[in-house]
Amino acid sequence: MSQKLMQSVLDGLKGTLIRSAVVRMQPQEAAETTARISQMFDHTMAGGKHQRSGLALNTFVALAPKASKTAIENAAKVVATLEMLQSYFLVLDDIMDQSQTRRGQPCWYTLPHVGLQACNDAVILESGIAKVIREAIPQHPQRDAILATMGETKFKTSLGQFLDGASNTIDHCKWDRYAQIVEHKTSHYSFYTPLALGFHLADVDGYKNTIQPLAYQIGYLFQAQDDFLDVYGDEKVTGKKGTDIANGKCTWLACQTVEKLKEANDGRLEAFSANFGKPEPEKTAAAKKILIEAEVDKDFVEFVNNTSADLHDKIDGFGRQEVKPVLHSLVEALMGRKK
Ligand code: DMA
Ligand code: MG
Ligand code: MG
Ligand code: MG
Repeated sequence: MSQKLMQSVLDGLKGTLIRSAVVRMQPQEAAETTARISQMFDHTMAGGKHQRSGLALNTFVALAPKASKTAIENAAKVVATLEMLQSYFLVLDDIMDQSQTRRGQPCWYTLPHVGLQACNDAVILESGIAKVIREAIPQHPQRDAILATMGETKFKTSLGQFLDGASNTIDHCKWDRYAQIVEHKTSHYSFYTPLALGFHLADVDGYKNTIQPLAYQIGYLFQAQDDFLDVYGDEKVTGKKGTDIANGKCTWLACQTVEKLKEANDGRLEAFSANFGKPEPEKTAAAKKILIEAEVDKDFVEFVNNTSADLHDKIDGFGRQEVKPVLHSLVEALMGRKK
């Protein structure tokens, strides 16, 4: 589905949410509410890659090639809720990470008229998800399974965000912990849920155990790239300024740096530790310098190449023939990712 088409579906959802919000309001409050939801929708959903909704819809279409135009339109509304879910998480993530920019604009909470009201705006977005799904597919045999999948996804991701937030020193930079954080905070909602929605929408059952390990490995690659871009990315392209070193986050780069410096045992680990996860810009710069000089970017390239080769092999062995091209092109699209 094109960006333009997804944008028009999202505009439709915005309308649905607003209409439902103002049902019992007087004109003045209805106008205020409409303006707020509209502004919030436009600000927080604009400029996304629509990667999650695209994956879900491509999976659905691959599994149900004979789906009617109406069925595809309704499926598009359901998968578009993944973008609402994504914006909901990002609005809160930016507050917790104290980020300043997202998708090339100021984070929603940094706007003077928003501030911590952003927390409630996130709740509005989140509450719209089930509403949209119920309205789009009232009779679908998997409607309740889809609603349950979305609920479980919120739970799992929030646990990942907890673990991520609870990791702020180099003692937390260990591969086992990293893998748990990534599975919970990123892989599940970004890859497992879109694939699961595609299967549910096509009313195809019994693939959870095959999809999950694959989705989680793709998610691991994806988050490792996100971590890489936090330090090495071009802000003008990523649209966001890195915060991981200052926040002492358990990231792919931090785990690799700690592992390497531990092995070297030459005092650099102690220097890294003294500067990592500290708010002072000069400490962040010092930690970044040590990380860069450890040349973890070279290890990263090797990791990405090995992972993508392994993933393509695993996808070749995937049980549903018609989904393979979707998965191959998903991994392909992640290669050389700049944002
Ligand atoms: C992203 O983690 C996870 C969620 C659930 C939004 P992150 O803070 O690394 O994301 P970003 O780099 O986009 O702020
Ligand atoms: Mg963040
Ligand atoms: Mg975060
Ligand atoms: Mg990040």
